[in-house]
Amino acid sequence: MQTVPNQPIECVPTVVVEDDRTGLSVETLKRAFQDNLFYIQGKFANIATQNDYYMALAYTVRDRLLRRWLTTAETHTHQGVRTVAYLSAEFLMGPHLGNNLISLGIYDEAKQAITELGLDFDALLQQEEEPGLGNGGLGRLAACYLDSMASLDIPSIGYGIRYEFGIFDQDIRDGWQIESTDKWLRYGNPWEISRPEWAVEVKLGGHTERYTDEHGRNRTRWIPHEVVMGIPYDTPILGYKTNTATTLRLWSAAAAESFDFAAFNSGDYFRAVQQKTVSETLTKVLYPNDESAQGKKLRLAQQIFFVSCSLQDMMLILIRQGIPLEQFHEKFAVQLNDTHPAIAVAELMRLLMDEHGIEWDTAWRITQKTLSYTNHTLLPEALERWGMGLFSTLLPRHLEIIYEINSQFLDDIRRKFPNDDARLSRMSLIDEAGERYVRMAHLACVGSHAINGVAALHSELLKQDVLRDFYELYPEKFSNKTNGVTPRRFMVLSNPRLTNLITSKIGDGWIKHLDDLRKLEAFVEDADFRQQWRDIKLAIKQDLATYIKQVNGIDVDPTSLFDIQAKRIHEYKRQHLDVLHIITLYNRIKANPDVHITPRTFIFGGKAAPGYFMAKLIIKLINSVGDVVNNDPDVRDRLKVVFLKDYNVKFAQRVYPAADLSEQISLAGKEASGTGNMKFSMNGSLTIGTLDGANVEIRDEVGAENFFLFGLTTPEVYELKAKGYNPYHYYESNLALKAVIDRIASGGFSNGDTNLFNPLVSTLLYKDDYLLLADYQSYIDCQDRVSQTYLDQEYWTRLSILNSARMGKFSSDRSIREYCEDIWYVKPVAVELKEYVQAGTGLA
Ligand code: NBG
Repeated sequence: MQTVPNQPIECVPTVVVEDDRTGLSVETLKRAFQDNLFYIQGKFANIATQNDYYMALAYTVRDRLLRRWLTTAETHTHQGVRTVAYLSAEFLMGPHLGNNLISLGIYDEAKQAITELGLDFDALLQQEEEPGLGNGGLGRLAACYLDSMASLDIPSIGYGIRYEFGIFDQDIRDGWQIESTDKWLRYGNPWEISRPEWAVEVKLGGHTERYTDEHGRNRTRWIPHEVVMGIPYDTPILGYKTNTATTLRLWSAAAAESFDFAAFNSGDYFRAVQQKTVSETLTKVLYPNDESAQGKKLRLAQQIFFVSCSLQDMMLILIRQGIPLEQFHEKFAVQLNDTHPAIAVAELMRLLMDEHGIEWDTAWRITQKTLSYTNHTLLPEALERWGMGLFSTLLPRHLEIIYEINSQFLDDIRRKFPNDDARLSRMSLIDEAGERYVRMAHLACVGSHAINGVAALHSELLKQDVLRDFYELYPEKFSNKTNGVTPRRFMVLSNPRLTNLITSKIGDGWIKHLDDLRKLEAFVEDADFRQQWRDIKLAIKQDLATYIKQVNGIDVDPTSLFDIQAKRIHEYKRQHLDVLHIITLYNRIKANPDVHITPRTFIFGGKAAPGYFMAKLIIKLINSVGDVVNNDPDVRDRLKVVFLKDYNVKFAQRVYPAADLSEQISLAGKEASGTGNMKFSMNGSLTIGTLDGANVEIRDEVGAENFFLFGLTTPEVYELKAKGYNPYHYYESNLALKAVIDRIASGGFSNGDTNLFNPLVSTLLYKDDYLLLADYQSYIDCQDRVSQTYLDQEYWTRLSILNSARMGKFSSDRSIREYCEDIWYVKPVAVELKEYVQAGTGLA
């Protein structure tokens, strides 16, 4: 165990010349870069690869944030500050290099240094393999929150899993999605530092025993079947232009005893390393789920693994700081990002009681005060539950604890709601309807002091529907925390041209105080400003057009309306409704080639979960429609359909700024919040959307007149379903819709093959859970208004500016402030940097 010195190290000398590892001038950056190329990469320039250059630059930047990082940790340790621990199975960080340059305020200097060395700076930024340790919005939200916590000087630490393989890489072959392994660590990761000296052990399987301890108390001991080591890997998270650099601590699994000497000596080489292989499997791969719980043993093992490592790590921090464990909840506010870390309820109880001898009642009080839970979904199939067989085999001790929590909890309900057996069985932590399951959302609700949804509508629906019983029992626990996104990554880094224009008008205060964007409203009537705004959008669209030509081989017109839907592919998000619109326009052209059409480029991006057949078929449909539409001479290039493969954070940064229209068309009541909707709008795109998730609040902020609204509302959806929804009726009674469906069904996009899209067509006609057919006409009418509006470019530009100007609310800084005030009770702590100096070190 490492000890932390009680005193800050006082040998910090005073600066005389710029040090190679900390200096920020162009000359020093060049020197440092060359130094790292030689001493870290071990290469002369003439044989260095692009990756060597990237690594040399990355180390140059990392050096420059280490002092802030270590000083932050030291400051927080010495002041014993209250700290947020953000537990998340996913962190979709995106590339670090550009973001760190922005936070350090040396983006331009680094660019100049690299350019003067004769290298292509943008190519080096592109070289970084992003850590794709998440599926989509939930993981990216966690990453935005880390950025905001650091930028607001909130003592915080993100805890997660260091998956060796992140979300799969997506290729498109013959229109179909093909997955391949994401080997992001192949060339090393310059941003992380492993800390094997702080490894912890995690138990799995086995059985429990009772015993009496030296004080005569009845205790429980867990005899595991297996013990796995968790090794922490730390990545610095530097706040924007502040001294605070917090930590993302990701756990990697390793065998406790990696080499079995007995087996080796007996000649069984395979068995000698077998244990190592089995243990390391634990953190090999991220499950590419999309809002469906799968109940896989390895997944549950991953959850207990990272939760146990993280809680033990927090305990070690307390112990090192001399804080009694009874004060755990005073030191740490632990946020459960969805139910993936919900096992923390039982694990914290177990650690406090079994490992540290604390009594049940005290342990329970500590647990509830420590934990809080964010729900991220309304889809019933996404609510995690674990089969009893699996759970008891892997976590026998946790099951006992959960039974005890449940029995006390059910007593509580009986007292408050006497004679209500139906309520008891609905709320129980154990689902006993058929095969028995542990319900993780219920465990999270019972074990936390706060429960929140991620947009106003979503939080309301949780109270009325998914978690209604819990709301009736503990109304005081519930609140809403509307999601936000970081403007540092999604404006400053992704859209430097717009950033410069905005800053030239209103200064750069908006980057930390996004509400300041409102000042842009003063320029809406300034024709020059509008022209500049338009020129920038066009230039960005031109860049994306060049990329599309390179990758997809399709020519697109940058002056056409860029209509983009980029997000995970899922039936509830209704990418196929977007396709129905494309085919509607195509049919109009086929009926009359001279019909007026506002030229549009339809762009899609997103991955489908590998096991989700319908989502993959939707990708195939998009590509098939593209093949026909893009090549039909009647279309005369007025419509183009492009599917951009391998959508990830790096790529998203390129896409958001290029959109004119952002498609947010999920069925009302299904999308918890959405965060892409915010990123598009900040970058001046208009939204076509339903009253779902955060769209509702975006529309409130930007003004109803500046938002293209269509579709059923949530109550209307409930009502329609209650009275018996019949999609076929819409098909029969709407000629345009019928023509669209018929064109797909008759093989119009599959060379006459009527089978290929049949699963999709028949789902729409006879089931249509996501009410595409019910919303079709409203969507088409709204799209026609969009096309009309786009013709008036001056007017469109006004709306675009107003969309950006009114997005202040959707900064993740605002979300984090709300969490701090209402749930975490954590305050900012300023970090002072003692100046780093060489004199006196003997180095000068
Ligand atoms: C997703 C929701 C989105 C939401 C993000 C972040 C899951 C389980 N949920 O609507 O679908 O924006 O979470 O809160 O990934």
